[in-house]
Amino acid sequence: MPAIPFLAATRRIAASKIVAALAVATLFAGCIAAAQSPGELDYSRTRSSEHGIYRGTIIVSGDSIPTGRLQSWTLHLETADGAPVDVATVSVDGGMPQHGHGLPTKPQVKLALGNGNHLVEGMKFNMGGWWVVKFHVNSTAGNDSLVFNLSL
Ligand SMILES: [Cu+2]
Repeated sequence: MPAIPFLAATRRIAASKIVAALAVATLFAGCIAAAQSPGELDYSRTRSSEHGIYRGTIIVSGDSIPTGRLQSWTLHLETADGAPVDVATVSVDGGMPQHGHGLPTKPQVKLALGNGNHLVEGMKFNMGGWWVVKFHVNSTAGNDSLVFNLSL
């Protein structure tokens, strides 16, 4: 009676195909959900740092932040009481929290332009969606991080 084992094997394959298809569908639904950025986030271009030591403003060229293109920003940095901060070590990281990946480049903040302004070179975003950009600032005022949410 070879027909019964054969039929059983066919059914097993069919069942595993359905499981695989369901897994793909679930993943796909997850991607669509992840593509929507949370509405309650603060997308301001001026933010206070996490421990309140600094206020930072990102100044980009043009009205919107492009994707897929290298760009330079200016980070305006001041203390909580409004004194410009020119002498600081600033590093940058970031990424897309819902996608689990970081920035595609390693932006650098090396040049102080004066009046609390710092040139941020090498910014790039390789897709649309919710991005987070963090500036870790170290100066005589203290160590703190500025976190900006972007919706691209
Ligand atoms: Cu992404």
